[in-house]
Amino acid sequence: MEGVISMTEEKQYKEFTIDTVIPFAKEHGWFEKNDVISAKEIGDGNLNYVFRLENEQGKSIIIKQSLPYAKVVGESWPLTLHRATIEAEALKKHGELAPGLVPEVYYTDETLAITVMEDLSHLTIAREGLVNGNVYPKLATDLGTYLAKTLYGTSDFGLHPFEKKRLQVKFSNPELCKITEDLIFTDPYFDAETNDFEEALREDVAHIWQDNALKLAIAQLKYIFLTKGEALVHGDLHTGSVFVDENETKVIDPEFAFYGPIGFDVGQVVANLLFQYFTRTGDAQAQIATDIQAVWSTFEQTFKAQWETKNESAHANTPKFYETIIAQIWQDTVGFAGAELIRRTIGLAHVKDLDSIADDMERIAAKKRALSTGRQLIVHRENIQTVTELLAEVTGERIA
Ligand code: SR1
Ligand code: MG
Repeated sequence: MEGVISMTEEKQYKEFTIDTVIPFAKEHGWFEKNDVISAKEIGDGNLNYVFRLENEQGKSIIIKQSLPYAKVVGESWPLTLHRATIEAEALKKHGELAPGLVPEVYYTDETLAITVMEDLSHLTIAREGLVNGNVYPKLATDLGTYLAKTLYGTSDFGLHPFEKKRLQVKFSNPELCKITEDLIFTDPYFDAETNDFEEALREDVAHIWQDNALKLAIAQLKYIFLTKGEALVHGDLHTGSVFVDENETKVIDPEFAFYGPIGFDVGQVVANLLFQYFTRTGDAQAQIATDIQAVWSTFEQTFKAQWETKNESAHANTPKFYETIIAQIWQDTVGFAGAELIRRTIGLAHVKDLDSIADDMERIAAKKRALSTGRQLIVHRENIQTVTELLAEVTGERIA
């Protein structure tokens, strides 16, 4: 068939379509030749195609393919295909360290920029579920466990220095890091073309562009992001990168993975729960505060337990060493959470939590709150020393 990518031809990159992905899957033996397969492109992210294939017996797989450009913008924004390999290798590494919390990878092909993996369609994207008001009792503790296991396990505490540096080279991801450097740490603080905000926020945004204390603090956070190669971070750990139901949590999409600051991943989780906090009231809001506390306490306890049982550092038992490390991670977490709050409100890629609020006044009020909280977390991160203090800051109870 014309356009089918055959194993016998010399392989070169070609975008899959519904018509070409089915014979490809059969040729690789994931389905029988005579299977009747339904295939659908289900990708709703900013960058890639995601095909779901299912036969009549209910067997299903996901074939994810990176495009040579950013789907959200179009062909004018070229983007490395190597991100597919980064994603697949990060899924495998994180799967070894946090079994059950990431999808299983069946196959990868660097040239075609594809990852074939476990179908998680029985689960819901956490952002969608949370926006719809669903409750996920395991989400917070599973995320805390995932964070602690993947981040400790790829850090200098969890790995021999040779292995850590080997992984640091393997997961060099400059193009995807540059997206983050621009979209999170630079563009929202200047009158950049990529920014995207509602006219009703113009005054708030103008203040941000002139706020020297904020600009200094974000410059410092960007420098931490650029230089602090602590662990193999996921790099884009918002609630759209998490599949969930009442019993299971799976973290997907680590194409932005690289050796970066541990607090970057933790901060993104905290910020994306805060978006939910801003949209809720009463018990539903209190639930999100409890979840934020649970993410951090599970992360901290699991990180500490690993520190005490397997630690490569000769200084592991030096009094106060653990305390200084965890305090730095927390401080970075607070600052990076603030950066995520601001970029998702006025930068290129928004969140449904805020954008889907139908009432104009409520939506603008929630966005203003995200901006002001973001500023506080970024500028005052050194003074917000516990998760309780962070929540007090969010509710306006903290006295600076
Ligand atoms: C051009 S990519 C825009 C955003 O989408 C991804 O999910 C990352 O969050 C990135 O910053
Ligand atoms: Mg993504």
